[in-house]
Amino acid sequence: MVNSDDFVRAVGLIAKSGGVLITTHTKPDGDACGCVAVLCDALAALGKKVRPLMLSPVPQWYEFVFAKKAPVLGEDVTVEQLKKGRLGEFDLIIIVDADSYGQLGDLEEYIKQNDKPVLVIDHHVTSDGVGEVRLADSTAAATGLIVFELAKYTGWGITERMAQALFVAIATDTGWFQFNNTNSRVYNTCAELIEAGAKPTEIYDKLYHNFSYARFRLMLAMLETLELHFDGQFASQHILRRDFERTGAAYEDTENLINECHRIGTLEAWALFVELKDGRIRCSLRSKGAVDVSKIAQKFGGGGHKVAAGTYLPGPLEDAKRLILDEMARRFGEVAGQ
Ligand SMILES: [Mn+2]
Repeated sequence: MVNSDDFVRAVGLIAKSGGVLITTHTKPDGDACGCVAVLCDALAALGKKVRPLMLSPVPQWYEFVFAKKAPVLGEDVTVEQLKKGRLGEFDLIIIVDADSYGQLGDLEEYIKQNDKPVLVIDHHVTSDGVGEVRLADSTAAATGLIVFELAKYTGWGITERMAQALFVAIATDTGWFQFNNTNSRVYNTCAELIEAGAKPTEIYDKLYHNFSYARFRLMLAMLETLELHFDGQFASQHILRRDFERTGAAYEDTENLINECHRIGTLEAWALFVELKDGRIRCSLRSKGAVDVSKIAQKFGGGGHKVAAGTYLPGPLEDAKRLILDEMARRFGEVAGQ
């Protein structure tokens, strides 16, 4: 749990701010989008001038959590324009669901170059100490839980829109209540959110029954590449640049596709390698818990949680796969030796 001194300091920062920039990590997920949307609504209701800023495009299936489309850095506004006040003047920056510069893309430079206070609200284990005030709780299944506790602590009213967005944050970071981070805190909070107007069935349809045909074809292409290793305990799969071209799918369409193979009962860990436009390979890793994949990601400069982590590797694909496979062999060896 977040200690109450940190809540006091966070509320103090918010109270004396007039203009607030609210942002999150690149490749925003449901937790990131939900928390940005909720903080925008809550702080706007307090009379603050609030501006969300996304660091890469929002997947189409999360757009509904925002009251209106949030500007994207590099598409709608550049760092230079941001410095010149294109989005307004800010005296506070809030970063949700991220606490390391490596996750902030081009905003890293902006944050390092100005002296505005930064409030970080996050549940990741890895931290670069980006913010002077941190609401950090690595036991929280989602940053949405911490934002909800902040809302309760400060007495912000939870509107129906905010309840929907927080439900999205928590439901997506728990894999719709399937991951082993799903505990009573998750269910109790979601019960309160339903009381406040969240509609789980409607949200489920918007999130999971909403594939474009291009995205579905991308998933089929990925499934064709599935390979099993270590007696079926580890699965590797990939998506190449030509798969995006062939299917017409976008990079953000890869979200969650990694978990399709989890239906195979023997799996303990699984990986998805995605070839980026610049030739690097984005490697996402998942585990049932016996193998700590954050340690593997950290070894290559990435980060995350024990059961969900990621990193970037140099291409080509075969080299990236070899690095992860070797490391995975070592980890499986350790697990077997325990
Ligand atoms: Mn999260």
